Amino acid sequence: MRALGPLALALATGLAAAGPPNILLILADDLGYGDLGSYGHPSSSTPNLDQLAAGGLRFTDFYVPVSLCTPSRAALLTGRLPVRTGMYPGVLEPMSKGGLPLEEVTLAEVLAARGYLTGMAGKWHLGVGPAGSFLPPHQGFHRFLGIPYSHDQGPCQNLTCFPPATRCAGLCDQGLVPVPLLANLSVQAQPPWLPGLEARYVAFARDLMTDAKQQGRPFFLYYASHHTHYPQFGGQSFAGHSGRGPFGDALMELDAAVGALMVAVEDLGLLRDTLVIFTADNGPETMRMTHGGCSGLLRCGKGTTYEGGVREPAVAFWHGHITPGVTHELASSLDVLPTLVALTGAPLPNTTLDGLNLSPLLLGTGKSPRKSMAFYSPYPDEVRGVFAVRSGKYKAHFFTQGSAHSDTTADAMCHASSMLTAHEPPLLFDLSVDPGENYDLLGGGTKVSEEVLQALKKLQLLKAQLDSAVTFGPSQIGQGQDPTLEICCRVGCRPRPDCCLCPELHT
Ligand code: CSN
Ligand code: MG
Repeated sequence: MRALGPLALALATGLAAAGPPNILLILADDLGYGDLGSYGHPSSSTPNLDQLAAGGLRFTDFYVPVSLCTPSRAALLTGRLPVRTGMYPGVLEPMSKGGLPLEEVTLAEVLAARGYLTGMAGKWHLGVGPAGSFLPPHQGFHRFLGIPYSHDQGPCQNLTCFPPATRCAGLCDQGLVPVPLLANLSVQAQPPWLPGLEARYVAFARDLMTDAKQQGRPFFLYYASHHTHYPQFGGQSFAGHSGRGPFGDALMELDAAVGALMVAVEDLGLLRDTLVIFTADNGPETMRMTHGGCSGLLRCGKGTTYEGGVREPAVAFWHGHITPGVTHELASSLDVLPTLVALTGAPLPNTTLDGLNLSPLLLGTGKSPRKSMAFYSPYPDEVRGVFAVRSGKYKAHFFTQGSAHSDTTADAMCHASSMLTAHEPPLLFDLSVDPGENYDLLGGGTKVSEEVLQALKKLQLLKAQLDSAVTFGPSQIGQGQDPTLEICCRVGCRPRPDCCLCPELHT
């Protein structure tokens, strides 16, 4: 099949007249495959996300390559496997020296080059660095309002509950500076009061859209909510209101933010000119029990290469351009950059991309070009290489390892106590009949068919090809830590980290 070039595509979809679409990329944190009403959760309150799903293309087989925040976000913004960009092992810390290398080309950089006004609200987690050199303003975002990492990567007592003076539970990470809220490179509050955060992000988003329209430019908004990462929080209208406890309240606030963003788009008359993409960075953190998410019928969650870690809810909504429906085609967060490059005519980065152009699937002119998907451990190494590979309906696990993030599930294979194990032959599952990865096709008991043997060979070949083709970039997260890199609202104060406190007044 011949791929349409950006110009042909623009003509075919009527973009030549209208100009490239606005892009609203919404990312949830630690949200599982089973958490949204539209993905089957019985007690979540997600009417706005469900409406987006009903009016857009809802993916059933959308994957992230690594089920942890920093690597997953790097993949989304670069279209490249996190092992290539050095986004391993684990996640960046507030004192980390490293970050997403500045020579990596981000979605914001390619869209800015295409004339977009670019902005980001929310959680970054791709590095701070000396003088904030890895922060969003240095990675293509004209505007930034957000926290540079997870909101549990600092002390969180009394930050999460409503009303403001209430003493609330939760400690999070002690011995670090309180989490800073940054406006571009300067500290707005340290820490910000979390139940007021989502409303600030929505206001920032509204301003960005309004200003872009006024300037006659398209906007790219990366809206990376802290919801539904632990510890859960929500504003006055949400805390205690969802019917699904604190997790449901946080999710309900995220859902309301999505609704408010869509109202803003409509109010500006931009509904037909705005492509909205919603997904999440990794599966649920089940170690939080009822305060964590739910992977539904999938196995395990965050930190693992089982389906519950890497398969995510995903919706692409574009009024008048994307036909509402459900797709079972394979897709990945890696594909977002190449797809948006194709849809907008932005310049393709001059580097090896792991993502593919899904625009034919979105526009209903073809199938997904993605036929396979590789999954890496958050703690990868070049000797073991890819942990699991999916091709078509089959998935092989060459290595498995549990994760503390996936503790407390009924299945002990998910837990931290489940050690790194090599599987030769691999565990092999047919996801079309066994999405929960319960029945190993090579596990004995049933005769192995010729089709299954062919699938096994193919998956083994894919792994070998990937492992020889994918060169690991130097680890950025492994570069160590330096306490002086922690952001502090009171420059030069002592004793750190406790003096770095510029809380907000609640009147
Ligand atoms: S994550 O969650 O940033 O969403 O992946 O907040 O793996 O050590 C993960 N970790 C703090 C976290 C630490 C987080 C880790
Ligand atoms: Mg996360």
